[in-house]
Amino acid sequence: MIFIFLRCAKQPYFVLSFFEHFKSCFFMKPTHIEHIGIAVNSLAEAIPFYEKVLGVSCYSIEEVAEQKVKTAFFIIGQTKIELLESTDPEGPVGKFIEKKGEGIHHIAYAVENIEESLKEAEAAGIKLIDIHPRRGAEGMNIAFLHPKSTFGVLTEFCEDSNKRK
Ligand code: CMX
Repeated sequence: MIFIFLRCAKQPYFVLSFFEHFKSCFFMKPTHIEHIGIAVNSLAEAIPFYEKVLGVSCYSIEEVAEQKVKTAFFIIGQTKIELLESTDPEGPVGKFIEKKGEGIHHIAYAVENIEESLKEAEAAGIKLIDIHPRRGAEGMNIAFLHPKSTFGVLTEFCEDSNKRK
């Protein structure tokens, strides 16, 4: 067994994939892009583009009072589109639209263990907006990383709370 391992270890591909596997044992990789958050002035005005032009149905509209937004969800493959309409000009999306206008607001990565992912990001020197996860739309556990330490993209970790029960 050791002999086979040592013979394989001479192959560069084996060394690379062994290293990748070793690394992934310690760093929690996101499984997929859970959703892309898009800030819009009005859900009522934006939804028809997704339904009539792209042909995807809105499956949920939900107000997240804590975040001062109303959300509309669409699913395309494994990834969702989350439209965000502000319910308060002083909320995060209200301020974003005031400054930058409508457009991509954040990217959310699905992670298996959000607490661990946050610890790893913090250890890597990333500024966290949320030190601990909180409840977001669709009952997900969510936490944000500050766009100033993620190259200008507001980044969200998202853990399906049902998966860990
Ligand atoms: N993407 C990229 N950059 C952003 C941003 C975004 N979405 N929002 C703000 N910024 C930038 C600002 O333009 C500003 O840049 P400059 O200093 O170059 O002008 C910088 O970040 C800091 O902005 P700020 O005025 O100091 O801080 P804000 O009060 O605007 O807050 C942020 C910014 C990201 C900390 C805040 O919006 C936040 O905590 N967001 C997390 C929560 C959230 O976004 N909730 C809504 C979605 C909820 C959901 O998905 O359900």
